Amino acid sequence: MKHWETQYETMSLESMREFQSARLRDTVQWVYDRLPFYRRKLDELGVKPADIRSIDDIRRLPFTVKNDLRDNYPFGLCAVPMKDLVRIHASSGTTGKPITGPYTAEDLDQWATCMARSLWAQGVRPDDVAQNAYGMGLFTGGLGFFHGALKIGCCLVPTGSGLTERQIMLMQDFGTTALFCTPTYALTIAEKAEQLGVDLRKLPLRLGSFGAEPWTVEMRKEIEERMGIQAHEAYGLTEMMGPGVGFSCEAYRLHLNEDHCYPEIVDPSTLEPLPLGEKGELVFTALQRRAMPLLRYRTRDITSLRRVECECGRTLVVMDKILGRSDDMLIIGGVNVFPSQVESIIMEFSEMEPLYQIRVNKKGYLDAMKVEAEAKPEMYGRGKEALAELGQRIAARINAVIGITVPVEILPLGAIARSEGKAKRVIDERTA
Ligand code: DLL
Repeated sequence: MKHWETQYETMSLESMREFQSARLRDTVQWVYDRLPFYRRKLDELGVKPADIRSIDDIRRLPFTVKNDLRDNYPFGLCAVPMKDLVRIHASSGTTGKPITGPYTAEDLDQWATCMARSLWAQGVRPDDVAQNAYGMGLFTGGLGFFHGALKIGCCLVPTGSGLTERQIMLMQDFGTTALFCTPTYALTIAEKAEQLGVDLRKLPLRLGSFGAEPWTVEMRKEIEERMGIQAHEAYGLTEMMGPGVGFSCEAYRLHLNEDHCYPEIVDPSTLEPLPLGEKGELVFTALQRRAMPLLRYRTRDITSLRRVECECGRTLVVMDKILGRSDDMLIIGGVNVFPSQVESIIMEFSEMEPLYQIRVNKKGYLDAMKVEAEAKPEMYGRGKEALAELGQRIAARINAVIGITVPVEILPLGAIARSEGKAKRVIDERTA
């Protein structure tokens, strides 16, 4: 069996649009009847559920933003009574109250199916031993992968994140073949294994499903090389269900489960929808959820969509790698910069580890940034001057590619915090 759900994964564009249209009509009616929040918004726009006929009418619907979720915390956007909920996840959020992710039994089953589709596409099979090192708990990563693995019927080892030495020991003892965690935690595991003298490439480990944070193609190759695996990608967000929104296939293309989460790309300043291929803010409408089906939710993730004839046979729309979140975008000397662009450049240098952070502060009225990174352990024996010269070469390359002048400092070995989950790339020292 090549796909988990061939019917949906390989649907013709026309059938998919019909399916999406029917689901959109149903969802709009569902929230209109149950949520004063959406009824008010739709009434204000003069839109009745009956006006929504095809998926193209989505443009008539209001947007939903993170603050709407905060203002309606914890269950103001939940369309079913508490007794119908079987699970509540939450995203940590940087400030204040978390974002809640409630599920009915039906929602949970759909989530499990979306995750099974993803893991199946990436080669997970019933005979795999899968080590799940995503955070277990309110974070959707741990349990999302758990549900997908359970559907497929592989053997799951729910380690959760952290205790890296033990992760490596279990990998050896249990014969782990698949690893689920964030890409930066995968690198932390790879580094620790190297320090312990364990060659991960000689273990049965053969694939990974990594996500929950931006990472570049260069980073993927580095992980593949150091672990001797295929490094696949998972994309998702608590507000839509968690992981399972998008997944990379055998051709490393990230397909979106567009029969569940309908994607649009909009211009973040005008909110006008943008055509395929153009970069903008990713917006999702839940088409099948019951507990919290959000309409036109602005993710703040910056990317573009494509229709591709993919060799995996899936017709599901393809999403380019997430460049970053609009919140993480820095404006340096008038140029928009995302940490992932800096990552790509650092990774061009074979002398460097994929370990870096960006320190932002103010120079007068302007933002200034500094890149701090670590070099490969063997570089530290070559003296201070060699390291300074390496920093200068990276700075020159950043200048040539991104067009900004920023200092690059090579920090001492071990100075950058090792990630066990989502890495913190930007250290903001700006005072308001
Ligand atoms: O990170 C869900 C998830 C868990 C996805 C495990 C994949 C694997 P949140 O904590 O709500 O949910 O964070 C969602 O993380 O809007 C993106 O900014 C970022 N993100 C998630 N996956 C990717 C990815 C989970 N593959 C936010 N590439 C999203 C880039 C990602 N960014």
